Amino acid sequence: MKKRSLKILVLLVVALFAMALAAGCGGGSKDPGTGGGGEEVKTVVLKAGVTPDATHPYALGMIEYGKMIEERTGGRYKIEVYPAAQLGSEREVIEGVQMGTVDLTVVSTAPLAGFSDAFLVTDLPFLFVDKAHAHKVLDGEIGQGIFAQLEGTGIKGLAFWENGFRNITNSKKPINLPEDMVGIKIRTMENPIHMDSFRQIGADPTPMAFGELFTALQQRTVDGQENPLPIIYTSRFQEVQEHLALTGHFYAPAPLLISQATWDKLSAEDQAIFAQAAIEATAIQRKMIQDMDDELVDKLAEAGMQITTPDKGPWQEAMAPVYDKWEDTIGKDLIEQIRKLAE
Ligand code: EAX
Repeated sequence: MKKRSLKILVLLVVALFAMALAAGCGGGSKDPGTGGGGEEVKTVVLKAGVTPDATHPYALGMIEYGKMIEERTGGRYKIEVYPAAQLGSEREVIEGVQMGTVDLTVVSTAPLAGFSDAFLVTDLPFLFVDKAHAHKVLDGEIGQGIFAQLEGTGIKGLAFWENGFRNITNSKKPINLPEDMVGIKIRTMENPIHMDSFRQIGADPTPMAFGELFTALQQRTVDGQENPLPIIYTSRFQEVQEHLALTGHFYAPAPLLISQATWDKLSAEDQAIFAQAAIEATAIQRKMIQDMDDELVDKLAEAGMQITTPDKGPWQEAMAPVYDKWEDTIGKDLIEQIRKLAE
C-alpha cells in the first residue's frame, strides 16, 4: 500500500474510533442488544466520580446501584464509575455535579460545607453515639430536611450512604489522650468544624484534598490523618503510617448525590426508580462498610500498625467548645433534636 493511502486509512480508522468514543461518552449510544422484541434500546451512560480506591464501598456501592438502575430501566440507563479521583477531588466532583458535567457522586459531607451550610451539623465531633443513631437521624426527617436545603444549588441528595467513624493515624507516636495530639500536623478535610476540632486539642490541622494525601504522608509533609478504617486500608495508609488510634471522633455520612440537571432529564417514572434504588442500595453499601470495619482492626494490626483504643470521654470534653462556636450557625434546636434520637 502506498504511504499516502495508508495515511488516509489510518486517519479514517482514528476518526471512526473517535466517533464511536464520542457516542459512548455523550450518552447517546445505541445498546448493541436489541431487547429481543427488535426495538432499539437507547442507553444513556451516566458518569459517577468517587475519590477512594475502586475496592472501597463508595465505588462498590455505586456499582451495585448501577446494576439496579440498568436492570430496572431495561438498560436505558447505565452508570459508569470512575474511582480514585479520576474525575477530580471531592470538591471538584461536587462542582461537576453542580454544573452537570458529572452525573453522580458519593462524597463526605465535609467538603460540602463549601456549597451549603445544611451538612455542617454532621461534622460536629462525637455527635452520633453509634451507627444506629446516625442512621435514625439521617434516614428520617432530619436527613430529609438536610437534603431539602440543597434546593437551588444544582445538587440533589438521594440517600445517605456511609463512610463511617473516623480514626486517627500518625507516624510519630501512639495516641491515647487528646494532649498526645499537641503539635501533630494532621491532614483534615477542607472543613472548618473539623479544623476547629483539632485546633481545640492543640493539633495543627492542615486541609488537603484526599488525592494528595498518600504522598503527603509518605513524604512526611504531614504527620497524620484521620479516616474510617475502610478508607485507611483501601488507600494503603498502613504502609506509610505506624500508629492508629480508634478515636471515632466524627461520624462521616456519605451522601449519594445526583446532578439536578441529570435528575430533571429523567421522566417521573425513572426518577422514582432512581430514588427507590438509592434507598435499597443504602443497606447494601452500609453493610459493606460494616463488614470491613469488623475485619480491618485485625488486618491493620497484621500489617504492622500499633493500635490504641482511647477512652472517648476526655476527647469529647476537649472538643466540646466547638459546639459553642458553631451552634448559632447550625441551630441549637437541631443539635438537641439529634441528641434526643440517641436515647
Ligand atoms: O470521602 O477526604 C477524605 O478523607 C474522605 O474521607 C474521603 O475522600 C472519602
